Amino acid sequence: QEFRLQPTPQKYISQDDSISIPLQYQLLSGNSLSTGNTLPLLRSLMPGEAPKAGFRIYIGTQDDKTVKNYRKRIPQKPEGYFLKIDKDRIIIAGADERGTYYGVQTLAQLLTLDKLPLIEVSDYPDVPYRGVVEGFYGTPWSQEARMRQLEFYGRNKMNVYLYGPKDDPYHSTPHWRKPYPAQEAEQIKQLVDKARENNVIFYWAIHPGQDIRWNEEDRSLLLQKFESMYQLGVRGFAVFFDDISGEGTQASKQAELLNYIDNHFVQPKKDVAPLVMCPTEYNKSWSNVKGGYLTTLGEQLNKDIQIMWTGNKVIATIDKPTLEFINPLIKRKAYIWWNFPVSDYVRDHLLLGPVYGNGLDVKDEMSAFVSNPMEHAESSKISLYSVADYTWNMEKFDSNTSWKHAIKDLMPLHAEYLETFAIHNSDLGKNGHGFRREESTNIQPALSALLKNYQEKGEIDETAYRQVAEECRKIITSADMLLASGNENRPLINEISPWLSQFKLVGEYGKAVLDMIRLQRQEKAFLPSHAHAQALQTLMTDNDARYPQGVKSGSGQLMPTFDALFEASTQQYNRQFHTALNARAIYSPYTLESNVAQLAMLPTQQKGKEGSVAPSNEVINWQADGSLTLSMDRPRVLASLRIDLGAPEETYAHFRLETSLDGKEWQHADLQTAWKGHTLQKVKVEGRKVLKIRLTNISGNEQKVYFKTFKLTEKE
Ligand code: LTM
Repeated sequence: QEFRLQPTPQKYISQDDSISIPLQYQLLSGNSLSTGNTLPLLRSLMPGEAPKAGFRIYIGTQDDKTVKNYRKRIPQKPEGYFLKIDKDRIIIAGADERGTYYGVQTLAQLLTLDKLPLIEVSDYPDVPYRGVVEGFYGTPWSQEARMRQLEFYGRNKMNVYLYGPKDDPYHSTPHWRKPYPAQEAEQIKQLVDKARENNVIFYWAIHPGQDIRWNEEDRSLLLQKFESMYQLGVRGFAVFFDDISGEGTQASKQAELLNYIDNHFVQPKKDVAPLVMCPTEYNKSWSNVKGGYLTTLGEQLNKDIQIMWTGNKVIATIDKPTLEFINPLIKRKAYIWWNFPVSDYVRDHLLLGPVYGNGLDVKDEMSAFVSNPMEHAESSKISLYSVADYTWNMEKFDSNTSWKHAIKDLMPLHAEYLETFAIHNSDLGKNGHGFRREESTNIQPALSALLKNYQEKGEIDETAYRQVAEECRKIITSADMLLASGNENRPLINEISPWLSQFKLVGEYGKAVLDMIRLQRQEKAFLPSHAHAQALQTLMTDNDARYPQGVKSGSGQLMPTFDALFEASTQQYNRQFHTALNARAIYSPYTLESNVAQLAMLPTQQKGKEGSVAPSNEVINWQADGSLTLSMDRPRVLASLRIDLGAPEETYAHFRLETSLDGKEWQHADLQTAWKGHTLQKVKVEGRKVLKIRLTNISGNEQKVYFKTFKLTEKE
């Protein structure tokens, strides 16, 4: 792979000549850089500073004398810079301090080459704020992971990180009002320092909406919390009102609070970045324009307050029509909260594929673009690298090139293997949001040719067969090479190792299935490969069950094709040799039906004796008479049933739970609070034989609930 600057610069001119990296140089730096991290970074990259050296480095921002001869060459854009490497000098001239810092970051990339190319770079970002919102549900990132992230943002010229993990109790309910305990406070301070070192604005977000009271007491508690964060060094603040119901959702109250914070906290401080808010109606599919929520925010919020937006849906790509819808309503450019590669609603999958689908013509329509990542910090960098690239220079963004370079950046010595792993671990599988990604694009035509020929004609497409066999070999090798890759990128391998083991099994399963279709006409010879494929199915199911979040790999193309080949070849064999081998590759005994839009697409899962419907993170608008029915393949005897709508006990009175043995006659089942003050309900069903379980909203009104748990266990 060729060398390339990341993110792709706006203008790059090379003279096809180069110089040796100067061992000594004279540094002429502007006063504007006397503080900050630009010069320390430069000195760490080039340690040979010597006052009388012939080679000179001129560095400064546009008002500094050191770069006055180059002032006209500096792009007049925030965070822009001009970098020139000549035979006897280097010039780094920034439009502002961060621009100069980015000039040094570009030089850092060039210094990884054997010789320095003679070049001129005129560069600036397309989108003002670019970065990450740690805004997912589930295990928040560790301190070490965050420290590594902040360095990564600096290197990739991303300038914001918003801290808002839903499961930090001091960010959200129940403890948003309280200051952090000393140890956590110290960790936040460390992060703030690290962010500053890397020229990243550290935003701290609060999520108070689930239990906020619109009174002076809560307002002042919130301001006190912000003040305590300011004392830790935080200079960026955000208030998130997503995924809440009730009192907290009122637009005029939210606007009043935000304006108060802006007028009495952000503005007077003078050194705080613009306030950011995430609305309750944060995507088009949930917004009710006539209800006036968004227009109220647009009209009432101070003009400098940024409003977040996830797009046409919770999970969506962003294009021109997306922004043409929202910007006029909120009377400002949307601050994009991009829900990718977040995987908190498909925790058994890794989303390692290319970043694609966002418009390349929207740079002027947004104030920011921040990505909500996976709970796996290191793995998220594949996407984050491309988000940095996309937001810096949209028109030149090439999804596939960027993806390949991201992989190389993470594991230069094992890039080939990581690419094989990533290409087959990209899709999300069936999910409540209906968001899917391409997967296995390199081998997809061969997979479908092989399957089609075999299913329709009972023939083997030899070219496709060879390609798939070779891919299975690559899968097995890649899994081994990555698992044994030592210290090249330990944090990454630790995160993905359950999936690597699963991936290897997928490759082995593919090989066994290829043997099956090759041997399908040979009595007996077929049997060992059928048995081996079955054993591998068991190992994959066991591995999936071993981890609480589950582990799926190659679920987009590889597994469906291998399963279909397993089934077709076994059926053929059974017909031919009058045997009764198990021809079923996968089977789920549970199916879900619902006329509640947000529930209809939720997948069901089976783990041993446990059956469940996947949870959903957002508020569910459960319409009057709306119901959810879980059906079994045959009547089954229940041991337990647990349901959690994340709602107080009274709410359950609005729902009716029933079971049925034939789908016609229904029996009532009692919901009972599992333990006092908890929202989980246990249902007395032990020993009951059921074919269907149905939960219906009988209140006559829409109910706003969460869908946290719907889990049954069967009797042995
Ligand atoms: O997207 C937003 C604004 N809020 C939440 C996120 O916290 C969550 O990570 C994503 C993906 O599940 N969905 C949300 O609704």
